Amino acid sequence: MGYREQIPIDHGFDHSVALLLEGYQFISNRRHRFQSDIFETRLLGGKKAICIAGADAAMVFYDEEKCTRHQVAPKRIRQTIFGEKSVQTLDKQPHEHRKQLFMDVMNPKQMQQLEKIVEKQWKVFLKQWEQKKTIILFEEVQKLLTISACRWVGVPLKAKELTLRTNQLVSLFDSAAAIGIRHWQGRRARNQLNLWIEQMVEQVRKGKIQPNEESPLYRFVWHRDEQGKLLPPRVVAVEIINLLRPIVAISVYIAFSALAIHEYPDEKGKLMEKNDQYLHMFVQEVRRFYPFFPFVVAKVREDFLWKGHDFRKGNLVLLDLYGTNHHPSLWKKPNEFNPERFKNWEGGLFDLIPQGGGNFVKNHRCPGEWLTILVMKISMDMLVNYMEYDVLKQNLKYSMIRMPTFPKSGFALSNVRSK
Ligand code: HEM
Ligand code: MYR
Repeated sequence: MGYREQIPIDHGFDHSVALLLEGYQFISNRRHRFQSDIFETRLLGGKKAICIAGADAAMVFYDEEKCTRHQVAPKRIRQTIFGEKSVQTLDKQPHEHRKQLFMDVMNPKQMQQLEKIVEKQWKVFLKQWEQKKTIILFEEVQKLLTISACRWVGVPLKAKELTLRTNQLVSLFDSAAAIGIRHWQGRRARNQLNLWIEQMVEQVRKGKIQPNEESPLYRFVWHRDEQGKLLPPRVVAVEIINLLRPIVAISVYIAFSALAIHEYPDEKGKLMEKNDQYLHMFVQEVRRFYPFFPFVVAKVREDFLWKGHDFRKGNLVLLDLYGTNHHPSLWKKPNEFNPERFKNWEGGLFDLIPQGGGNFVKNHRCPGEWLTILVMKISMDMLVNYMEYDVLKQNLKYSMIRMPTFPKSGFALSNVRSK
C-alpha cells in the first residue's frame, strides 16, 4: 500500500457558476490558492471533480485504464460543439476504430490538397479586401475557412449559403460554454447543420451526389463500424461536422497570430525571412501561449491511487490544458511570448497540449493538430509575405473569462493591399 494524502478541497455544493465566471483561470486560481496541482471541487450538479495540471497529470488523464470519456460529456456540450454519438464520446475499441477514420483523412495527399485550397482562398479573399476600406480579419477568415473546409471535405456549398453556414459553424464552438441566447443559438445551429449534412449523406448513398472517392465526405459516408455496418446518416453528419467546425475554429488562432505579430513587432521581420523552422516555432508558441480550449473532462474508470491521492470510480477528472501550457515546471517564463523556446525543443506527448495530449489513435488527442499547424503556417505566410495592411485603433484585449476568447474587436484592418 502506498501512502495516502488528502486532496485539497474547494468546499461548497457546486462550483459550476464559478467556472463560468472565472473561465480559463478557474483551475489555476485554485491551484495557486491551494499551492497544489491537484484539488477537488464539485461541478455539473454537485459531482465530485478532481482538477489536475502538469505533464504527469496529463499522463494519468490519458491512461485509458484509469480514465474514460464514455457518458461524461454533458448534454449542453453534446448538443452544441460535440454532437450526439460523436468520436469524443466513444471509448476503447469503438473509439479507436472511429478515430482511425479521422486519422486516415489526414494523409499527406489530403494535406497537400488542403494546402492548395487554403492558399487559393487567401488569394481570392485578398482581392476582395483590396476593394474594401476596412475588414474584420477574424470574421473574414471564418468565411475563408468555411469555403476551404467544405471544398476539402467534399461538401457542396452555394455562394448564397456562405454567411449562414459560417455563422452556424462558429456558433457550435462559441456556444458550448455560454449561457442564455448564445447557448441556445448554438443548439439551433447544431440541429440545422445536422439536418443539412444528414440529407447530403442520404443523397450520396442514393448516388445523387458523387463526391471524389478520396474526399473525407466519401470516406465517412461509406465507413463501416467494427461490426461491418454503415454508420447511421445522423452519426456521419456529426462526424463530418467534426471536420468542418474545427477547421473554421482555426480562425481564432489566426486572429491571435495576427495579434502576436502586432504586439511583438520583431516577429514580423523574423517571419519575413521565410524560414520554415521559425514559422513552425512561431505557430507552436501561438498555440501554447493563447487560451483556447480550457480543459478536458473524463471520469475515473476504476478506483486508483495516484501520488498518494485517491481517485474513486465515477469521479470527474478535469485536465487543465491552459494551465499545463503555462506550467512553470515545463516552461521557462511561461507568460512571455517567445517562439525561441521551441528551438531544439524535444517535446513530449504531454507538455504542449492545447489540442489534448497522448496518442492520436488510442487517446482523444485532436486528430486535426497537424492540419491546424499547416493552416496556421499558410495563413502567417499570407499575412506577412503577400499582403500589407494598417491596424486600426481598436480594442485588441481578450477576455480570460469568455470561453472561447479572441481579440475583442476581431482585428480590424484598413488599407489592405497585396505586395
Ligand atoms: C479533439 C482542440 C482543431 C477535430 C480535440 C480536443 C481538443 C481539441 C482540446 C480534445 C482532446 C481530448 O479530448 O483529449 C482543438 C483546437 C483546434 C482544433 C484548439 C484549433 C482550431 C481541429 C481540427 C480538426 C479537429 C482542424 C479536424 C479537422 C477534432 C476531433 C476531436 C478533437 C474529431 C475528437 C477526437 C477524439 O475524441 O478522439 N481538439 N482542435 N480539431 N478535435 Fe480538435
Ligand atoms: C473545435 O473542436 O471546434 C475546436 C476548438 C473549439 C474550442 C472551444 C473552447 C470553448 C468551449 C469550452 C467547452 C469545455 C468543454 C470541456
